Amino acid sequence: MPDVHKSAFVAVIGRPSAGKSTLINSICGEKVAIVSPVPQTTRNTVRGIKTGEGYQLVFLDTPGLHDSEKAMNRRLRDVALHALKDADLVLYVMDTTRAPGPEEEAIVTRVAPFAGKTLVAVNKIDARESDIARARLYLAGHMSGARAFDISAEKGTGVEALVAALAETAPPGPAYYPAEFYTDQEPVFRIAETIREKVFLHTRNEVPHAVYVEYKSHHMLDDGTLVYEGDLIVERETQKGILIGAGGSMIRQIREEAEHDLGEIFDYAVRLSIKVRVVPDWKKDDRILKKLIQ
Ligand SMILES: Nc1nc2c(ncn2[C@@H]2O[C@H](COP(=O)(O)OP(=O)(O)OP(=O)(O)O)[C@@H](O)[C@H]2O)c(=O)[nH]1
Ligand SMILES: [Mg+2]
Repeated sequence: MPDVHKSAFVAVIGRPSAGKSTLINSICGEKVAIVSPVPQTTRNTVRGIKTGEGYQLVFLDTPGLHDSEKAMNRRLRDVALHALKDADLVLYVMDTTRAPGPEEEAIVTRVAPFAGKTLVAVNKIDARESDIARARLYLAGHMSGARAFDISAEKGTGVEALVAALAETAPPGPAYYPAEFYTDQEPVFRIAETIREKVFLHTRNEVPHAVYVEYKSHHMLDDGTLVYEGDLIVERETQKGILIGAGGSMIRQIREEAEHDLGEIFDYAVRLSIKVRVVPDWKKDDRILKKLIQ
């Protein structure tokens, strides 16, 4: 056991769909952050906390870095880069199933100035299309100083060794959260995120990116059930139709799956009341983007 307590804020950075949120969930042993195959699932610097003997690591999940000048992408990128700058350590997640193209190049350029505080997770080594040698070669050419770990965030392979290395590299510092905390998110935020995850899992093309959840109210029933009321905001009428589905089938599926998951996250039942509403072009509204993405 180390004599000095160590702690660090660890910014988890990488291209969209690299597996950042999956890795944080795996490390924390709980569903901290939502996950989907759709790039740009994460929109906030959600915190996942891992407390071990003599250390505490606070992971900051970040939106996948993607160079695009659309207002929403710019906001997502600013949030991720802010976390990168402020963190004690950086965990750069690479996806070994995809060839490192211009997107990886742009990320490695942003992370390189922080190479001294960066560890690399070479992820998805379980996948059939995984090419570890290609990722390692790329790292050797672009970030030779950083220690890299082959992992599968999904299967948990190599994750323990990675956490041990992070804990060892962390500077001396206090525990910022009580040991039993694995996240600092408010319940209403986690509810909105869980609803959004179901939208990401069941819709296609531009629809997942056209959605956000607007909190309206919540209250507790006598039997301990939490009732949450919110609006699922979309940009256009056609998207509203898709989200409602034939005879309300889509919104029902989203609601039921979210209620199921939330029942596992919390020690009380959650009942959702969700209406779909159009706010034209909300993605171009800086005020909404600032409130939503932080
Ligand atoms: N085979 C395999 N799939 C993985 C692994 N880690 C993540 N995935 C999958 O990759 C997809 C993206 O995972 P996320 O954790 O949402 O990725 P992310 O980096 O947080 O993505 P954004 O939030 O969009 O930037 C999901 O379908 C995951 O199930 C892994 O170790 N192996
Ligand atoms: Mg994510």
